[in-house]
Amino acid sequence: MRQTRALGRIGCLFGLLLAAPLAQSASKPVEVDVVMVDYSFEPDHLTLRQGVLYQLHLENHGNETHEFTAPVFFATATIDNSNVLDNKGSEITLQPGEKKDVFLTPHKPGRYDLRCADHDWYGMVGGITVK
Ligand SMILES: [Cu+2]
Repeated sequence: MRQTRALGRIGCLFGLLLAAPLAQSASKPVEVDVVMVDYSFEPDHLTLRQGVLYQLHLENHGNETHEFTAPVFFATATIDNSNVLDNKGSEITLQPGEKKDVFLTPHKPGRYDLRCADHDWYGMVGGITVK
């Protein structure tokens, strides 16, 4: 009886030791960089994990205005700074030379469409996979 109680306490201690670093990593976002050029996303496909906080860092290195348009993906994610989104939360618009960060947590596994609303006809398309 005494032995099982002692084991229980050791189990609790291990739980605390394991929980501390996990809690820290959960609060720090995973940075994902996407560069927009005339006329593509680099990279053009993102693979994200559900329940993970990401800092999606976008830079427009092109000479044209580009959009990171992913309405269905954004609708299934929690966006911490939704003020960075345009067009009813469907996209992020970047002027030439502009940089923007969006902090988001995907929730629903699946494959989502990514495109530049202005240049999808020019092949500026990609995808987002949430696992
Ligand atoms: Cu574009």
